[in-house]
Amino acid sequence: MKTIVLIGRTGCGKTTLASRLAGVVLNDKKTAGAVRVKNVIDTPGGFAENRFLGGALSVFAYEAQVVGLIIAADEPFSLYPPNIHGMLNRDMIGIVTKTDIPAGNPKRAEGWLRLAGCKRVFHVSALTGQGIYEIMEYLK
Ligand SMILES: Nc1nc2c(ncn2[C@@H]2O[C@H](COP(=O)(O)OP(=O)(O)OP(=O)(O)O)[C@@H](O)[C@H]2O)c(=O)[nH]1
Ligand SMILES: [Mg+2]
Repeated sequence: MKTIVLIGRTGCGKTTLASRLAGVVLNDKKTAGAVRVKNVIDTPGGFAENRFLGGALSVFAYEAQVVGLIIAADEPFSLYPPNIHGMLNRDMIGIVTKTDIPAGNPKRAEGWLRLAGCKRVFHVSALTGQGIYEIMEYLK
């Protein structure tokens, strides 16, 4: 399996997704530091939200073959500038989380991820299990 690093703002569902992908129940309280479980590197949302901490994400991206940029379906705006894939020399995929939330807008989230440069975008729900298998297949 390829190693994936999960990046996204606080509460977007990184740790919940990491638990599903790795098949290990992780503490779903606020993540305080980057944690590797099997082939998944979970990062704190603060790394993506704070430009002084953002550099840490580059370090963990070096440890992974795939960078997973996450936007939850109910997020009101995107953190990612357009075409950031140019900063990376590895695969970058988009992941829309929380697709089960009725008030969410997964299509809008996908649009923001494509604008950031994600060629493939997966839609997942930790509640229903939608999309988890597809990401695991992609990482094979
Ligand atoms: N409805 C719904 N809730 C979800 C889903 N995934 C995660 N959550 C909930 O969202 C909240 C935050 O999830 P986390 O996985 O801890 O989020 P995180 O991105 O790791 O947050 P930080 O560690 O603080 O950066 C928790 O209450 C989860 O139960 C989902 O697919 N659907
Ligand atoms: Mg977390």
